[in-house]
Amino acid sequence: AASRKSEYELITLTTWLLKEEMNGSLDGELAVVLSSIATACKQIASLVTRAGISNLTGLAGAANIQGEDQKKLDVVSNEVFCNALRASGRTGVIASEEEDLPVAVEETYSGNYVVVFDPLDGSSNIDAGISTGSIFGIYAPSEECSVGDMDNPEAMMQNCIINVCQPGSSLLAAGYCLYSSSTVFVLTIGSGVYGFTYDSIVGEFVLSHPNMKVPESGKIYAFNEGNYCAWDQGLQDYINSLKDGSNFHGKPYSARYIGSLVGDFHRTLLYGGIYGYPGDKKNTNGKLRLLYECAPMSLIIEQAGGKGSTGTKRVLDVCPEAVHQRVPLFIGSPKEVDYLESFCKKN
Ligand code: AHM
Ligand code: MG
Repeated sequence: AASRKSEYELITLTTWLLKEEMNGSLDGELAVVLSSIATACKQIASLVTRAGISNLTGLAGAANIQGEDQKKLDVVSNEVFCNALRASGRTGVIASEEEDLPVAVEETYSGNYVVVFDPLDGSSNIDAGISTGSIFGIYAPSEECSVGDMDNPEAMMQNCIINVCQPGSSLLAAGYCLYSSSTVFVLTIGSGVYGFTYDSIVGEFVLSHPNMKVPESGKIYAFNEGNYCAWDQGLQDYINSLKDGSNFHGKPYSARYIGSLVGDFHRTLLYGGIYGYPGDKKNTNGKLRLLYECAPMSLIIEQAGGKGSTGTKRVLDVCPEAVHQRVPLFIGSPKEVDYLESFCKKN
């Protein structure tokens, strides 16, 4: 009876991290960073849920470096993330969608991990109660961003940028948290993808989706088709083939688009299909940021058996030249991304 799996057995994110550490697949310092991120996500989940009743809807009154109006919740979520990472004592550099430049953490204890994140993605959905999410990626430091450098702000900033501008293929871990009808934390530490659903009674993320695999193909596409006229011919031909049935399934696809990368991605991971944010005539690299949106999601999809592409290249192979650099993104089931690429390459 001792070996029987108890019906009361609960694998929480905390126990899962400990187990991975004991297996030797996860560094203990990295586990600390991951649990701090999970705590930040719990806090953001409760802020998002209560936004309408605690005066947290609407604009903050400022724009970020990319000229986007910041919502109150963008600013608050960024603060929550930064505080949690600083308090972990294991992060050396942090870079956020909401900060102009990467920041060196002064009071680091050990580990010195480099963490990139979008604290609240899809925040234009917040006031309508629609899904949003947080996205993060973790790198090892490429050069020490040591406290001694603090005297020379210029040198330190360069050092931080070098630390942050690493290709997605160097990511040690990546994940996202979906704030929706349930709060789901999805994580990879480089050996498969694991999903944990928040249990408010236990107060913990509980393993609900072990070893997630994306279906090989799927007839759902998620693109902002309002931009159709600004797309190049190859992409227009591709979209037409999804609609008129002249694709490899021989049937028209279904369209689903939330306008929230985490929500659209999570559905794609579970049901299969493709999510795309292409470049267009005006924005040749599209909208999504390489470091804290495209690269972490691409690591997750690859670990789940899928693909993340710019249309012509594997996203994880793109080496960032700037912190807020954008790239076109096509991500999802491997056969769907291959099919999309066949149109991009023709062009
Ligand atoms: P944000 O980081 O400012 O929230 O923007 C990113 C979001 C993604 O979640 C979503 O996929 C995309 O922007 C939607 O953009 P659009 O409204 O142009 O379709
Ligand atoms: Mg974003």
